[in-house]
Amino acid sequence: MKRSDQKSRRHLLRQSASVALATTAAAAIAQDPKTRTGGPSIPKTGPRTPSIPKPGAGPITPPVNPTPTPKPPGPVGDTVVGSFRYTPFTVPLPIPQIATPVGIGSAPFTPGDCFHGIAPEYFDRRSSESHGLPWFETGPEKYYEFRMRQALMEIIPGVKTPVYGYDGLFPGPTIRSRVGQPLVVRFWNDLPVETSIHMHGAHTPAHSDGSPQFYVLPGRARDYYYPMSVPILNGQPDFSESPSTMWFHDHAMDITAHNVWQGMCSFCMLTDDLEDSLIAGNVLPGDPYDIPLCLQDRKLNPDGTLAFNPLDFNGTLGNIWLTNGKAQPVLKVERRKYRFRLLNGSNARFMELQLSSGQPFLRLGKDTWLYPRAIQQQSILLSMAQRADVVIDFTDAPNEVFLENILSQDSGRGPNGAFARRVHQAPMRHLKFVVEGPPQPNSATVDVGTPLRPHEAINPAEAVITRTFDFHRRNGAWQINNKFFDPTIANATPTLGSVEKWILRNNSGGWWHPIHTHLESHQLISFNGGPPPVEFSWKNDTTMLDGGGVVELLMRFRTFKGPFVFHCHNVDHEDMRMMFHFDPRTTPAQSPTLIQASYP
Ligand SMILES: [Cu+2]
Repeated sequence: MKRSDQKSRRHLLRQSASVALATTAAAAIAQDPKTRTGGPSIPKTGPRTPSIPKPGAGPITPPVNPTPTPKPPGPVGDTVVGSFRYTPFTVPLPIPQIATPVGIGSAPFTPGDCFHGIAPEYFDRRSSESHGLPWFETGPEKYYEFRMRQALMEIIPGVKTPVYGYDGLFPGPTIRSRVGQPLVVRFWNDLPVETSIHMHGAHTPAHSDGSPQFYVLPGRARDYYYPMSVPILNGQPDFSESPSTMWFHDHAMDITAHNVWQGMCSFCMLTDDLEDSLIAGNVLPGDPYDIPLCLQDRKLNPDGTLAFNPLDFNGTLGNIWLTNGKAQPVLKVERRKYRFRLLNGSNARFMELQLSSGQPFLRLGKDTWLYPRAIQQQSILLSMAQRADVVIDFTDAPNEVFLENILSQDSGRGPNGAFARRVHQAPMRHLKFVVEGPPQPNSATVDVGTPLRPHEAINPAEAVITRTFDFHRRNGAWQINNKFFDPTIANATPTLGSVEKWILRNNSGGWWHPIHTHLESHQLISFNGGPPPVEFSWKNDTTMLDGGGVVELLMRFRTFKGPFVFHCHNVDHEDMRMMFHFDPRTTPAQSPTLIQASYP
């Protein structure tokens, strides 16, 4: 496929998405009496030929907010972003609601009885590399149903912004469940664009993994089957792989950046016996002192809609600092330890987080998994999609503490400076903690060095093959090994049960690329020529490559046949084709070749 073809296709899809958004958002807004304000003409839209009925689409009506007059900087305490002025740290932090199953043990629908069906693995729950061996599973099965739809929300107080959301929420509802308990989630697409849902960090059959071309078409549904299992190692469930902090987000081909920017993200948090015992023993803070924080940047148009340029392939940056969908909210906390699941949910903004009080974070884990033991970090560097599981101890904290990003970044290129010489700037404050009351006597006991989850290290000698992937730029778009993503091609065909060594090299002249591997965790054996920093030393699902960066990693491929993808998680780079398939198979195969399975 020529680059010009890709560009026009992406342009078309994104233009179609933007048009549909404007149309259906306007329709949604017209139904909301509070927002029938009248105002200027609708955003400019190009011609569009819908091929599929678009539920929710309606007549074009006036936009959300009257175009405000730009205001000069206000008095102390006021923040001006673009055309809007607001007072930060006045709105309470929203904590995403816990999703309620529509059935436990018996389903209110027949799994697979929908347009896009369900994974074949739902009916044959045996590990592909050792057929006959069932994967670890407990009961009872849980069923959820989400509708992906548009809604209005206030990112900035008083400004109505149309968003895309799981059940119309941004962030969407949090799934809380247990390792080994199978989930079936029926995702309905009530949006005017294609979607695909990726459970980031999960060990999941290909049909349910959010492969970019395995869509949920508008008006249709797909049943996602999440075994929420752990792989088998030496005949036993490998609980070192038990997931703690996952998130799900959109992954539709060519328009992931747009769909994620519009709000499609949710947390999914699991526990197993080990983590439950840490919480029950008051080693780790449990509910309600365990709070997910989705940190993002966003930018608004003067009419209050989310500003997204479909022709910017470098990476979309914002100028508003969000936590859980709100600009600069506030959270009241007690004088005790809290656990926070920090997620960098941005499209293209890297973050280095610190606390204004100067106190360190106690870090429990990276990405999906807990560390073998808790470590201390003064600041935490997070690429897009990376997570940090942390404890903050407010016992002796000042009355006000800010969670802030100090990393200087001016464009989608990435942070200013290289990994080892990062440039810092004045703090961008995401969240204010107001610390109240006397010290609590029953605070959790976790401290530096507290044992958490044992890590089963992969022995580098087990690697049966070494593959090298070069990430680079060509003609303003993004490639791996001189190839654009091709949805039909398996670029690598690991044999199930084997270990591979991958070398990831960044030859893109100063651009940073966080590389996300689906299906399996990866273990770094080197980072930019040396041993990996301690916080990257165990399990990762996303690893950042700075300009000129090189990492060597190990992966063990288990349980599920492909295809799966790995890609840059600057989602604009991913859309502009910095993505490859790996396609684990039961028997050795040469690559590249055609992918072995595709699904409607
Ligand atoms: Cu990239």
